[in-house]
Amino acid sequence: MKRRDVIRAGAAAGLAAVVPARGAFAQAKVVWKATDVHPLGYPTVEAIVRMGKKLEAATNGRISIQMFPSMQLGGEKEMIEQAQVGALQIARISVGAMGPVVDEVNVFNLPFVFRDEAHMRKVIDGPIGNDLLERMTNGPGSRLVALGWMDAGTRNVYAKKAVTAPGDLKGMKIRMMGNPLFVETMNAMGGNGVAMGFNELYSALQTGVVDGAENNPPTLLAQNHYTVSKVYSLTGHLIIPEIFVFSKRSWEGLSKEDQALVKKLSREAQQEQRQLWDAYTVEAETKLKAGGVQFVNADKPAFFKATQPIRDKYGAKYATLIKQILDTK
Ligand code: GTR
Repeated sequence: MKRRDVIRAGAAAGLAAVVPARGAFAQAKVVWKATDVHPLGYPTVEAIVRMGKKLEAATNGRISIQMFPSMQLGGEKEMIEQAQVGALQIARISVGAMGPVVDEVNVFNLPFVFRDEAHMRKVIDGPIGNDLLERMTNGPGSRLVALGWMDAGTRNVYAKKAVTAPGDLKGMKIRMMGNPLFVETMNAMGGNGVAMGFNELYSALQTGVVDGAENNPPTLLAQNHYTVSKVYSLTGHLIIPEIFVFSKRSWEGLSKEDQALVKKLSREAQQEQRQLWDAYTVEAETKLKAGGVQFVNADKPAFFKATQPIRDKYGAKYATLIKQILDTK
């Protein structure tokens, strides 16, 4: 068998975690596949790339991480599925995409559940954050090991025109992440929510299949959506953290020492990403403005009020958890 065929056969057998590398001690080396929807240099991607370098140094080159950025392995739904079967090892995804997998994390996907980004950070850094990582790891059907959180700022609506109050969204098709909760949130905000994979969004904006979308400033810049949608209205309806996960199937094949090393480096990656995030957010806002994007204030209390039915509907079964979040000062 040629090397390529060996890899293919391994992947087919669900053994893709261990990709033989070239060299005298080839059989001992492994290359883990990591993936992200964002390009190289984006804070989430950079944090995992740095983690890979540390891992390689700590294991004398025995383990390394190969990053597949920019949706090379598909959208987030596909990433989760590939991680679940062990076809890739590390996926960095939004909690938005995890909602359909582990229902409880949908609490973080509720509109206006966090007062601001500082509040969200307190929550993920504390016992609630730890508990949810644990549930994402041990919850039925998860088949993932949740390694840590990452920041993703605040999501605001962008389109060709300003959206300052719910009435402005009337008749507008706004792309939302693939989770019914988000579509209903947009409908409650006054627009028509359209569930769509992130990988389809740029062309959908370009061709007018949707009139707009919603996301944080770094995404608006890094995905070039700002070249089509020039008005960024500060609706602030969602503050959703991201997570990075490891394939449980691959994880179970690791030694206890390697697992401990990955956990340690994950904690460092989480901290590092936050610094990268803050710096990149400032840079993104400056570049967006320089690129002709207009930042517009919106009537947040009106959007808060309009989305109350969503918090009522989806939050009812997690009332205790929501209270703990609100009580986090
Ligand atoms: C971004 C996030 C991505 C993806 C995207 C989306 O903020 O970093 O992981 O979830 O939003 O809207 O699909």
